[in-house]
Amino acid sequence: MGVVVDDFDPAVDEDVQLLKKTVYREKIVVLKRQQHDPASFLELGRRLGTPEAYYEPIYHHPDVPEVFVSANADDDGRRIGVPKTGRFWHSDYQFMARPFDITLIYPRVVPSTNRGTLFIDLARAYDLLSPALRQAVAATTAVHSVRRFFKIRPEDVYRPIGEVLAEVDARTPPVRRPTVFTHPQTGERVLYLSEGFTEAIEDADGAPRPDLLTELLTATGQLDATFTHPAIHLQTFDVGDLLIWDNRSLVHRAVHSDTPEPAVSWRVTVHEPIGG
Ligand code: 7UC
Ligand code: FE
Repeated sequence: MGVVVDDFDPAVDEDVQLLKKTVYREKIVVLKRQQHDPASFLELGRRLGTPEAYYEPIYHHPDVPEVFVSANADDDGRRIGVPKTGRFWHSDYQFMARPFDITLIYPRVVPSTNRGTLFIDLARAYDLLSPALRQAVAATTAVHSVRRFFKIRPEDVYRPIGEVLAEVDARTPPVRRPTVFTHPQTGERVLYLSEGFTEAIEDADGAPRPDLLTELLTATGQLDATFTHPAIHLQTFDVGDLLIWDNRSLVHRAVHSDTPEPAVSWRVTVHEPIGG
């Protein structure tokens, strides 16, 4: 899975059009030797879709709020972004009414070990389901929420945890959508669930099916604590690489170093036009 592009030029329109097609065909594209500041990185995102700033401002880049910053290091004593984001299987904004279509990641500081992001293709996972599981999942609904991974903000210190959770539930109530959907760009059937954000699967009568959720997460490789399941792809990167992926057919999981080495990456997430 994935393709590496050596000579992408963001100033060339044909390159950008080809890039968009390639993202949906190959699912992951790595652009080598990219040079961007936050504004030009956002501009590249704008040419692939409509960027949306993350709903929680603590992640925003101070100059360009649409740029989401994952950083474990302080910048001259100033805290920018949030450490250790996305260290669980998920799809970006899966817990929102409109998940992002495309994610762009531009690593700025890469540690010497544990570099990369893990991916699983959920269209492939659907194809590989046994006929029995495919039938079992057909009329079900998946319930997604950020509840387990909402990050405590600096201003939440000393707040009662119940109050914080009630606020999370009110602002980002659980989202229900069919467990399997047809990808609007590729036409593939996708088993859209993740270990991090999918709280439940419900059958046609609304009854929870925890057994089925566990079975599906196991089948797709998302419960493999060794990360050796054949469906798991490790995408490595260096500074200068810019990663772009199809966020509606892949789940991903950040790899974070347990060493104190600094790690910083910028992210832009975009929507396709509604109905597109
Ligand atoms: O801090 C994080 O891991 C962010 C996560 C809860 N959401 C990323 C997203 O875009 O869905
Ligand atoms: Fe993510």
